[in-house]
Amino acid sequence: MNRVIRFFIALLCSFFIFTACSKDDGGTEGNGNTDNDMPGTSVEDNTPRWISEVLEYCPAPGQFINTGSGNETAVQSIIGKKGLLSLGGFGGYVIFRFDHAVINQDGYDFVILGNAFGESSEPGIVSVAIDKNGNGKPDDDEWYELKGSEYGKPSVTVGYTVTYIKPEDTNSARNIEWTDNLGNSGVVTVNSFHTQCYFPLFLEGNPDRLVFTGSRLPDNVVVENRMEVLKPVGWGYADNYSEDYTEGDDNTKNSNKFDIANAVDASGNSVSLEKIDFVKVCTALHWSSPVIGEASTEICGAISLTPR
Ligand SMILES: [Ca+2]
Ligand SMILES: [Ca+2]
Ligand SMILES: [Ca+2]
Repeated sequence: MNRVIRFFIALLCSFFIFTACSKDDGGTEGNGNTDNDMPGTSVEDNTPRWISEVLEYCPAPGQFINTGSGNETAVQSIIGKKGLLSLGGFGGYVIFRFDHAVINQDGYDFVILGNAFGESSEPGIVSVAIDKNGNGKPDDDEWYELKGSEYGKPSVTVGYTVTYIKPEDTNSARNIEWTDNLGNSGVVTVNSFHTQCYFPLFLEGNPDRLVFTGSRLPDNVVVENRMEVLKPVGWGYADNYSEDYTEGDDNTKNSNKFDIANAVDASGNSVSLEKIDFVKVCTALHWSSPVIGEASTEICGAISLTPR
């Protein structure tokens, strides 16, 4: 969504949130600063344990890519603190870790901050990995998806592959052509607010095309009052204005909350994990418009809820 529209809508939302919080100054429920409903786990720890390292950042094309919200500087912004990193369109991803294994305790185990609000949910699918072979990195056979509310529904396209083509002109904003494994083709549309190349130009080897495979969530866009609105999608996704989003303290509110107990293997079987070493977030929508641009998951940091 374009930055200007986002800013004004965010401003409006801030006003309403502030108004709502003011009503709760007496300490009644609903202001995000009282006991949360999840048993066992607090999202109100005052000593946040932020991301310690980003192992990989491979965005798909998008309006914030090659800007300060979608480049190496943006990667640094989410280490140890709140920042902003856009993953671009479908398939774009980031892999990060904390300086400790995240324990699967009762209830939530970590949170991922986003920039979602009432009119903008851009859900990303979250996976976790255990470093079984102890080589300090996540290998392909060490990943488990954390199932969200849409997992297993027929509306989700599993094994969806999109190939993006780098445009010849990389000095200005050009529509980015794509094809998928279902025989479709289209473009990631540019809008008037972003004039740089949308195809990532900082990746190792400077590839001419990018191929991503993953699960695609169905489009969540509706038009309300002549505005394109990206509606919230259940629970269990990053950058999604779900019911848990505003829970938490100054650090953990405006985040989606995740429970390692939702891990599933590639066959969809539940897996019992005592702890995890790596987290991956991947844009799960494949949609763009010339008005608000592509749907792209953003993450603004992550906090482990493992007690010190
Ligand atoms: Ca848990
Ligand atoms: Ca490993
Ligand atoms: Ca977003």
